[in-house]
Amino acid sequence: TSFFAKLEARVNDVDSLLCVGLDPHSKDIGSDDVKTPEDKCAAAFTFCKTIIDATLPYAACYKPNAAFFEALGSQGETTLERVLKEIPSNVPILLDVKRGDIGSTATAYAEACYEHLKADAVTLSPLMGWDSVAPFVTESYAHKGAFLLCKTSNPGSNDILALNLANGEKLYERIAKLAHDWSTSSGASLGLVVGATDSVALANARKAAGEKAWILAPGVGAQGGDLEAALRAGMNSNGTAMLIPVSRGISRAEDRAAAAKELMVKINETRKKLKSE
Ligand code: OMP
Repeated sequence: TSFFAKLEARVNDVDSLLCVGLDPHSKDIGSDDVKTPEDKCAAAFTFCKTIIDATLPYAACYKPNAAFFEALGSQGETTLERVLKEIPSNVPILLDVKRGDIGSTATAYAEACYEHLKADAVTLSPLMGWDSVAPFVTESYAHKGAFLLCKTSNPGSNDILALNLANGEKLYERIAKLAHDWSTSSGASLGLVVGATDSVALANARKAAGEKAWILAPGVGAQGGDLEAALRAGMNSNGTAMLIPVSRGISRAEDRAAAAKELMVKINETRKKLKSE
């Protein structure tokens, strides 16, 4: 099965568009108090495991960000591998690595993500073009998926991604169209990352990428994105094809299960409301 078939099956199973982030920030794992790398890794594992246990009924998928594991040093990779083994096989794993490099190097990155870490999909920067993306989503990895950074959630996303091209379209719109064209020509499973902090960009990216494209929209919670406005702008006409990733908004809640459930319910209520409008 392709990545999007696996994702859609899980989305339907749990009736959820919530993607739970696994981001063990140093602050979360008490690294001021814990001394040894072993202690830090043990704390990061426990942090992630307790999030998975609390949120499994509400999670369409999980998104660990590799940065927080790399920050743990040589045992960080092993810790991430152990965390990913805690996720049941029917729940997709979207590994947030934001890679982008020449084809031969991209092939090695793809091996790292899929052979060792067993990710189902990754995040990529598409700015180096199709040959930097293809190794993650074609040939032996044709069943895997990738979300291309299109209009990111951070303030600096306006510095480059929102620039106007000579033909008047925005760079992020061009990326959204390319994702559509590359998927069509290669059969690859490509989605887009468009921040929930910019609903105008979400609407434009949806228009450019078409109805089928899945959009990952980070920025709800700690970054202040408006969940309802983002869903209105970014979902397709069937009220789906959008994943809402939340990391700190769940991991730092007093009751993580309740926070995840509340997000899932709010997303579904908005989907219903939009359908009936
Ligand atoms: P919270 O703000 O804590 O929910 O975390 C957001 C997560 O989404 C982090 O892991 C970010 O690296 C990631 N992210 C963004 O915040 N903005 C983007 O534009 C893209 C991503 C991403 O690719 O997931």
